[in-house]
Amino acid sequence: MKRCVWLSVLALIAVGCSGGDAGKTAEGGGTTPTPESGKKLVVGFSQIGAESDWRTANTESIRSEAEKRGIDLKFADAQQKQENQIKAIKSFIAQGVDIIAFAPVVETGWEPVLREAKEAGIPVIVSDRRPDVPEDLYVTFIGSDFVKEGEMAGEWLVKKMGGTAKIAELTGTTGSAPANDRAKGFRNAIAATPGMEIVFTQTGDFTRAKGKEVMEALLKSPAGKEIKALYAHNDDMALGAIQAMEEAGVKPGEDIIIVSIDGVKAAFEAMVAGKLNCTVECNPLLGPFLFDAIEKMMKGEMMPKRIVVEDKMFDETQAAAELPNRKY
Ligand code: GZL
Repeated sequence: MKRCVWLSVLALIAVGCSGGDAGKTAEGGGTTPTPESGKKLVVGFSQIGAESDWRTANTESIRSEAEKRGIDLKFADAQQKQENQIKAIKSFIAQGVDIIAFAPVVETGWEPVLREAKEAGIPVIVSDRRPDVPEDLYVTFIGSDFVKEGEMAGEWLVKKMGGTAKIAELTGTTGSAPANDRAKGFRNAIAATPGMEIVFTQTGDFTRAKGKEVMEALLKSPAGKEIKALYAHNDDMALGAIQAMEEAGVKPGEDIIIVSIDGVKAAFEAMVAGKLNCTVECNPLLGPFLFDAIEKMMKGEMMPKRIVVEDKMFDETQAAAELPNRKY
């Protein structure tokens, strides 16, 4: 049943509009089989884990929006392991869910399981991070522009440091789209300013604990003595590094200027306390975006291949005024 739905939808989508990324229709992503009337839509969601405040807020948004819309959500937490995500997606296929959504922990290794979903006639929506697969294997990818986030962080730091700084970088999960793209964007932004030099880069896997551990080791090394700025790919690693600095007698936000990404509440509190200098928001509240896209699919509306979630940047001069407005 699902397979023939998929094929018939292909024909429908094939005549769809085309355009830039935003207007691109789904090639074969298609719409979902409309469940028999009265049956709840069943969505399988494979979540990366609970590694950061951002992820916690993201999970809450997905769960609460599904509840609000009367969706039967099958939710699987992969503890940041790709093999657990693949197992979960296979399980969703075996259960015959109507739609699969997932946040790929890393970019590669997804094609076989997404082909199985396509063969089973189950549309897939990508949430948060990009997988490196042919676009016909998913309907749409909803998430922020991580390259732009890295560029915003780099441009701010160039100005803050007057064009000269030896920089430490705490990178996100190795092989993940946000780590790859935030590294790329930051390097784009500092490329024209030779005085801005990344002298240390290591992954903190997006967690506070690892961010603290890496910074502790760095501060004990010769390189640690020359660091004047820290670029962390997320606030949690920055907050861990801040703890390490304080324990080492280094003043975060003063001796070492810190810029990170996510815009979680704890980052604003750290900026108000003078320990963090800037955070680039990465909106985790993707629940409404995800279920709006699903509703559009249900109605057979054309889907753009890419839905970009807009982000803003906040520094220490804006933190106190913005803190009361933060939703996550
Ligand atoms: C970004 C998201 C990243 C966050 C981290 O969209 O994938 O993963 O920046 C989270 O906090 O762990």
